[in-house]
Amino acid sequence: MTSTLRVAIIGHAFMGRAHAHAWRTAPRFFDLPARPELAVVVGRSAERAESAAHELGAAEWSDDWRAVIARDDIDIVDVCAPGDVHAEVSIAALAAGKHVLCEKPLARTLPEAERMAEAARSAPAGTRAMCGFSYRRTPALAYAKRLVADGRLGTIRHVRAQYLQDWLTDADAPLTWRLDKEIAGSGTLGDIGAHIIDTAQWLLDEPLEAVSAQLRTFVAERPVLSEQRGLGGRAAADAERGPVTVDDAVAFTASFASGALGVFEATRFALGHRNANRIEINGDRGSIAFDFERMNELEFYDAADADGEQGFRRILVTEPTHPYVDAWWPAGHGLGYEHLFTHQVVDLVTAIAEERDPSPSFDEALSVQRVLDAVERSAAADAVLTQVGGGA
Ligand code: 4PW
Repeated sequence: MTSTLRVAIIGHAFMGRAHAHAWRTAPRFFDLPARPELAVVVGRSAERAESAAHELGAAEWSDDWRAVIARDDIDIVDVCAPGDVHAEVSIAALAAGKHVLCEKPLARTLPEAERMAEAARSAPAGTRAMCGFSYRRTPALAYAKRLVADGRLGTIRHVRAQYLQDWLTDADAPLTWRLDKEIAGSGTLGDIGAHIIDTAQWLLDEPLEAVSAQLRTFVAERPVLSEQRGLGGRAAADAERGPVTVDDAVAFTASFASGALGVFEATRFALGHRNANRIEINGDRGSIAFDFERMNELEFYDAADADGEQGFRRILVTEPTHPYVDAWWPAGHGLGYEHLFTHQVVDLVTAIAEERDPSPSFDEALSVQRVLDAVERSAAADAVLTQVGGGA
């Protein structure tokens, strides 16, 4: 008989909703070795957690995560709350022998991430920990991973990765928790820069070795938030302004041990780009290019194509042979953002049932955190910037 894995979700805003949908959908579309069941929604206020539980399809709710973690009938703790609770909840849950899925970036700082990775290593035998770098589960990127692993790109020379959003372009967009260093750890760097770092390291199957970075905060003060909505929210017309304590944008060059050269950029000020999570990789046998705003497509250039027929081809990654796609719709019908989280649940539940560590493990997430830390250190050391001479 298939065993059941009962899940407690900590947090019920944007990510909590995406994860709740995934926990409920995965067993309906995929043939899983164990059946996840969304059991409890946990929030800071019991009243809001109750209404979230009704809306998201959980039978129970709570405002006490410690009590939920102590329960024998909870198998997985899914940490979807902001960064300031990741470490405390994950470490306690792992010590209690619960499997943990924790949203990205793993932690606010490198020492915090190190403690979390250590907690995962020293958890009771068979306890699994995974970090929610969900974009890995985009079928087009998972297919790109296959192409790289099969050597279709040959020796990799360049990685060009960008994550472009524009929801902070308006200087009057309100202060949300994502702009508070105490809660988020860093700004654009950790929130979306972490995704492209993870994608690049995962696709190449090697960590970044060195970086040279710049960080910018374009708008130093913003109106205090009155109501959070999605990424942003609303502020009263006469709202006071408070300090933005994180970066708005980051740009860095990087090198991989193999000698590949990386250029990374992440911003929330790229007007016109709502969620352009992009990567291009050039090898000596082929190239791939991907943009999440066209998430069902992958561009592939194969240098083995006949003379006169060479060029990037657009692969519609919706065939049953493509990763994850077989469980969904007929070819050509396409998937969306929420499917990444469903695939994440599929991969985690499968790893737990097969008694192996899921990927990205906390150790893999720690390697992303090391890059975030190096980027911050590099940006703080002005020496990395060589002044351009000359001028009138
Ligand atoms: O993880 C990322 C977020 O924190 C997301 O995928 C997009 O950018 C949407 O919200 C932020």
